[in-house]
Amino acid sequence: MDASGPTFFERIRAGQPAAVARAISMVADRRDGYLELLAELYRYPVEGVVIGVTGPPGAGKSTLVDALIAQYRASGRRVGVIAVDPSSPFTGGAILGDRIRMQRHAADPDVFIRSLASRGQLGGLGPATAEAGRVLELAGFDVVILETVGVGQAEVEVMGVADIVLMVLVPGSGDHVQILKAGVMEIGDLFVVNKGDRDGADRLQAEVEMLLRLAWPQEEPARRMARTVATTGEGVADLAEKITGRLLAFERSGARVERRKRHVERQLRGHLQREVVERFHRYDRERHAVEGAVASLVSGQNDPVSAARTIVAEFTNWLKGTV
Ligand SMILES: Nc1nc2c(ncn2[C@@H]2O[C@H](COP(=O)(O)OP(=O)(O)OP(=O)(O)O)[C@@H](O)[C@H]2O)c(=O)[nH]1
Ligand SMILES: [Mg+2]
Repeated sequence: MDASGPTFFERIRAGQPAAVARAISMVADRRDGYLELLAELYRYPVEGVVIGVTGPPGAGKSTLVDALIAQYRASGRRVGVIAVDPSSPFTGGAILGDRIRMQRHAADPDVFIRSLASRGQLGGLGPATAEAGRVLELAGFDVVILETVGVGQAEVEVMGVADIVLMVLVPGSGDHVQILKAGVMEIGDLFVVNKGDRDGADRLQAEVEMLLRLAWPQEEPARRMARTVATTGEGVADLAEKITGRLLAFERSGARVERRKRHVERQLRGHLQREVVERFHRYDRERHAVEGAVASLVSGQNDPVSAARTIVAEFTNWLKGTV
């Protein structure tokens, strides 16, 4: 790297696409140097808004995100998108679909779209999602959209990452009320009845309205729901307005700060866990504590519970000597 030129971090801050892409890959793949990068990323204040978009497979999330990008671009905002594919990293099917749906923005330098395969548990977002979003915020994207398919843990976890969560629902996906009962009401800040041009959209809308009235009797259900036809863009301006309205309400009530607090706590806990585990592995490599205990377990001289306690006690002493 040219020593007189801008640093990698400065190029990320300037929103240079190659630097942003590399930073996201570093974070997503846990490549060498990612911890140093993260440490730097989190030292700067950001002003972006992170919108989570979740819902069942094929609900039209990517099409809706594409329409939202157009909406935000029209008002001059820069938009970054992370689409998380919860399926196996080997299929790549959904990733391709997401890219294609948002293709018309591919040449716009003020739009950045990236797909990430989720790792670990089924549907789990993993810490990399939040961190990739942070990279985008820091790179000057005013709006960061995270698309996650609502299966497994992902739809719950998106709450731990986003400032606002859009729950996309579609008519004809079985028993609507049943879907909504399964904890979904707690996840969505805004319910989007998409495919509003389809048969059954009126009924779904009425059902969602009824459920919202039950959950928040004091409030007008329209504040918490929108109806869209993502393919034509119908209703998307109204949705964008409602997003702004909800965010403003969160700001006023203090909910926005509370949420950001929860997000950073979640990140902190994740890194704490990683630090502790890493240190233990270093200790174990040096002292072979586990290997040593196994011998005493096999011969019946010790039990795993006591052995674990002894190892932790010795590990703690080792830590005291090293920190
Ligand atoms: N009729 C109609 N079709 C729609 C609408 N929105 C999306 N679609 C279609 O629904 C299909 C799935 O759309 P996607 O945007 O890929 O859905 P998705 O939720 O991102 O799908 P996954 O990421 O695979 O879960 C596509 O064929 C879209 O053209 C809509 O409002 N009306
Ligand atoms: Mg999609």
